[in-house]
Amino acid sequence: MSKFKFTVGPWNVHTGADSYGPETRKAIDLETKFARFAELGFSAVQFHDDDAVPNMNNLTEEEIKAEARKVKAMLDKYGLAAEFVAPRLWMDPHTTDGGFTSTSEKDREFAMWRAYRSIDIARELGCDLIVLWLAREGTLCAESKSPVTATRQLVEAINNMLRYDDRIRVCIEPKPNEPIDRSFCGTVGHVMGVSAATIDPKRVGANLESAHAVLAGLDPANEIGFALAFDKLFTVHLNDQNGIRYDQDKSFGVENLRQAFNQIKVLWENRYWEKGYVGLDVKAMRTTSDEDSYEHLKNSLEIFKALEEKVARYDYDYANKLIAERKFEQLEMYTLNLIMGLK
Ligand code: XUL
Ligand code: MN
Repeated sequence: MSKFKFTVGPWNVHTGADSYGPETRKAIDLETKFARFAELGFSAVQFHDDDAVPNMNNLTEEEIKAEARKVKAMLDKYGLAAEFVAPRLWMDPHTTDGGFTSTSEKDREFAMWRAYRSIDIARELGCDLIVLWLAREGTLCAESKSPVTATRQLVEAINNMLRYDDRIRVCIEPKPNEPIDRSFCGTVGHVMGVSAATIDPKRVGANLESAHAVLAGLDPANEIGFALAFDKLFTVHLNDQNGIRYDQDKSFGVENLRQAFNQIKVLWENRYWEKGYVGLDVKAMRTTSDEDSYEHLKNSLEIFKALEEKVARYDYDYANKLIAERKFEQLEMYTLNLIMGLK
């Protein structure tokens, strides 16, 4: 039995289309996904604003809330909660050059409109968390924006969200690049700086994604630990990534088991299960068939739980003795033996 509760987004079961080729699997409707998520043992669902309310640009504020209430009823039917809502600012023609940091005032206003509507949707879904993946908040042409102005614009956008609703919490999911060339807020360290500059730092934290940390050349477990040290880890997106290349969203643990083990170890040591959900932001391979559309989710859960069982058995007395004697060769071998199933 895992101590943690798991969550997933509808985008994690997808058609396999990428920048270089079309769909390889049939689209699956939201309710079918909810039913399978519940069956697989997930407790909650993560949403983009338009996952919950498609076509929202063309609806009134009241119509958006009414659509969100229908999704809430569907979640209730399967015993699922909603974890967060994230404004999807990167797909829209209004936000080609970013939202909160766009050089166009009209686009910045549109981004705030989507952020406020995301808060409305979150309220209807019964959750208090907004995630900002700042996909295009950066530059394609380095000279096109001032990093000073843009960083202040980002802080002000978050302040506006905090003022709009005094219970909502906002968390930034940092990523150093892709689809943008240079991001303004690329790591958990940046997120802590932005959080501290807002009007209510307690309500502004981080969503650490393993793959994004690897893309920044950083260790995901250390990034998780850094946010935990400030009580600012609001959620996580666990997955895996083969080095510094395009964002892969591989199943958790499939590239680097030791790194995966250490992410669970730091979450475990800090009783993260009392603070937040374990989100799995994983994607199926393009070659995966329709009938295997959920296999990567099953695999990620299975790997997480198997490694959690090893973390639970970690012999801290023995490890601490080795640490005191500075016998790190032995400590490393003990850990690896445990991961390899030899202990
Ligand atoms: C992008 C990414 C997104 C966010 C949600 O790299 O991870 O899926 O997690 O918008
Ligand atoms: Mn993510």
